[in-house]
This record gives sequence, structure tokens and C-alpha cells, in this order.
Amino acid sequence: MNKIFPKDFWWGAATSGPQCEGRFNKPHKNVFDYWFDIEPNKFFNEVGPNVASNFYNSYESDLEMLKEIGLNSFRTSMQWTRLIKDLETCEVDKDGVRFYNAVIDKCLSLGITPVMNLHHFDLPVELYEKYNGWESKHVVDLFAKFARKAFELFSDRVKHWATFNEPIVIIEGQYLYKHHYPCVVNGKRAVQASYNLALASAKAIKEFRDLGCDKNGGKISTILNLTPSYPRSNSEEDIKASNIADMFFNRMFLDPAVHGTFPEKLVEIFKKDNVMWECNEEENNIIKENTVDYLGVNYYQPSRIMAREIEFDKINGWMPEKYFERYDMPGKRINPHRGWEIYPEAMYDVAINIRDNYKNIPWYVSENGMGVEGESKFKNAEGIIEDDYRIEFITDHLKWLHKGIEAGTNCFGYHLWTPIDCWSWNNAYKNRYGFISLDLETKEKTIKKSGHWMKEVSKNNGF
Ligand code: IFM
Repeated sequence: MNKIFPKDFWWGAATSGPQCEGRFNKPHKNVFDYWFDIEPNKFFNEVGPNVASNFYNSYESDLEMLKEIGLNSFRTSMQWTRLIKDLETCEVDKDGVRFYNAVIDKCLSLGITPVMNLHHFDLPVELYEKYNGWESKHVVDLFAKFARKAFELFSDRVKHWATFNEPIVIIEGQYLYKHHYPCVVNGKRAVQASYNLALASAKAIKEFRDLGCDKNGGKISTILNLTPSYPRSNSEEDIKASNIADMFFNRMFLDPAVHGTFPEKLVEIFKKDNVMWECNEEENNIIKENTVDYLGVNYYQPSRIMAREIEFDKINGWMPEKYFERYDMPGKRINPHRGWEIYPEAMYDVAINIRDNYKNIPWYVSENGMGVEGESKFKNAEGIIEDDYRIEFITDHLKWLHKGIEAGTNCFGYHLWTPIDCWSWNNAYKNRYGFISLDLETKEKTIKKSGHWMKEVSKNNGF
């Protein structure tokens, strides 16, 4: 055993309400529920979020399985569309309150720390239709109200909160690259929604502190998918292109979350290109004064960038790609099941970046993982999936994380995406990520080899 992690390290896993619960008894539809209802063919094998992994009905036995594989912490999200009956007045839905209370109490009874996130791409579709969703400051205020309600109801027991999961993915999916409903392509609207998401996070944090949740042992974070940008070469042009990609895809949310400000050079670009967001001083002050207590960092793959070689195609108007191109690095290690690059060394680079440029703020790996298509072919005679590739993937990432911890970064946990195979946006159940498999036909859940392995890692606090 040579990689021992800090005392009380979180060994856990993450999911989200819309991806595990199923739509049972929800008073509203989120954008994905709606999209599935109108265009089921957009989803792999036409499997939608209606049942998902049935967590709404099986949360007790599911959480017991998490305990069985040694997890001491678990992140999920509260669905706005389940908890709130009246989106304007914030009147709650009684069954939503009952359900989240039951999940929280079950976690606590098992000694599992619940981490509750408030938004995981699941905007109530009415708020898009009525107000244009995250482009609207009114929606920002409704979100802050919903957050306050959640803190009032549950912060006596939930001590770890997150405002958003991967806000940049909302921008990419909804406003740039068409993988979230309503598939808009509009850079200016993307830029406005980005500011509003940062503001919504800060306003929720303000509610948390106004209510005194921080005086009660509570901590609040935001969860960002950091894709470190690596330039193709050391040329000035490639480095400049890589820095711009880093500002747009990482720092646009990381800087306000931790420092309360946006990267100046990015703001200059938005102004020069006439896509600058609308904001006022009062809003900027809210962002300035309401930064996070700690960060959740989702890391899957790096971003390889080069200076533009082909002239930028203006057909879609302004896009961040005006300033860079993606670089397909020859010889990269790849997950053949998903097509994503595997580069565990980036865990260390993320750790050092946070240590040196982000006040050495406490953080944890809030998602990391390996999606595999057709995983059932790895089942052994006892019906257990032998996912040695996942064990190797996690081990490699933990080694680099450990090196970062030895170098002084303040990391306190590791969560795999995901505990039990869950539904995923357009890919539905194509790529499986869990420690525990789900048979879509029988609904049976079975611990994979990686789940048994994690039990040992957690028991030994390392490997
Ligand atoms: O399923 C998603 C999750 O919702 C956000 N992070 C990446 C996961 C795997 O693609």
C-alpha cells in the first residue's frame, strides 16, 4: 500500500436527480423530459428519463448498496421540477419534500454524507418557454428562491451543497453545439446566459449565508468540469489560442466562483466582438461578495488546442472557435468505448492550478469516470461485470491526484461518476459508468468488480 489519502477523505460517487430518479410524481417537466416527449428519436434506442434507474422507488436498497461498496459520501441533485409546485411563488410539492427528506435521512442513517446539488441541466421547460430560461434575470431570481427553499427545508441535515453542475455544458449544449433542448446556436445569447448562471450561483450562495446555514456547519460549492487546455506547441499562436479556450470553457465560471470576477481578457474579447453581456454594478457586487466555500471539479478529458489554420466560418455568427481550433493529438491514449482521450496527468495539473491560482481553496473530484458501451459482454459466469479497465482508469487518476495532494493541493475527496449505471442525456443507457450495473430489462442491480475493489480502497483509505 503506498498511496494513502488524507484523513476523512470522501470515497464516493455522484449522480443527478434527472438521471437516476425517473419522472414519477413530478409536477413539472424539465427541458429533457419535454424534449423526450416531443422527439424520442433523439435519444439512444429511444430510451428517455421516464423510469431512469428507478431511484425514486428504490432509493433505500440503492443507498444500501452504496454502503456495501464502502462509499462514505454521495452526491445527487434536487430537481426543481420535483420540489417546487408553483415556480413563481415557490410553493412546494408535498411529495417532493417527502422524497428528498427520505433520501437524506436514509443516507444519514447509513453514515453516508449527502451532497446536494441544485441544478443539473434540468431547467423547468416552462421557464424556457416563458422567459428564455437562463437568458432571463427573472429566472435567476426564481432559481435563488428555489435554492432558499431547499436550504430552509433540508440544511438542518444537509451540510454540503452545490449550486450548479457544469454550467458551461448548459452553454455548450443549449446555445452553441445543439446537444441540449432547444438546440439554439447563438454566441451572444450564450454569453448572456453564462453571466446569468454565474449570477444565479452567487445569488443562491447569498441566500445560503443570509439564512445562516454557514453558521450551522454548512458549506456551499459549485461544480465545474475543468478541461485543462494544452496547446499543440509552444508557439505564441498556439499558446494564445489555448489561453482563450481556457478562459471561455474553464475560467468564465471558475474565476467568478472563487475570485468573484471574470477574466479581464475574456471580457475585452466579448466587448470588442459586440457580444458582451448586460449587467449592472449591483449584480457584479453580488458575484464579487458571494464566492464558494469549496469547489467540486469534474474531470474526464483534457482539451487540446491549436491556433486557427482554417478561416473561421461566420455562418453561425460569433462562436468561441473564432479564436482557436481543436487539435487531434496523434498517439493520444483513448477510451475506445467512448472516443474520449484518457490523460490522468491532468489531475495533477488541475490540482496545482487550484493550489497556485485559486487560493488553494478546498476541492474534491466531484466526477471522474469511464463510459463503456456494451459492458454486459464483460460479465463472468456469476453475472458480475469484470471492469478491470475501470479499475485501471480510476487507479491512474488517483495516482496523479495523490501526487497533487503531496504537493500541497487541498483535495478532500474523490467521487466516481456514477454509483449505479444511470441515464445520460442523448446517450441514454449507451455508455455505462457505474460501480453497480443496471439491467434495463429486469431492473436488477449488481455490484461490478470495480465496486468490490472500491470497498477495499475506501476501507484502507488508499491502495
Ligand atoms: O452524465 C454526465 C453528467 O450529467 C455530467 N458529467 C458528465 C457525465 C457523463 O457524460
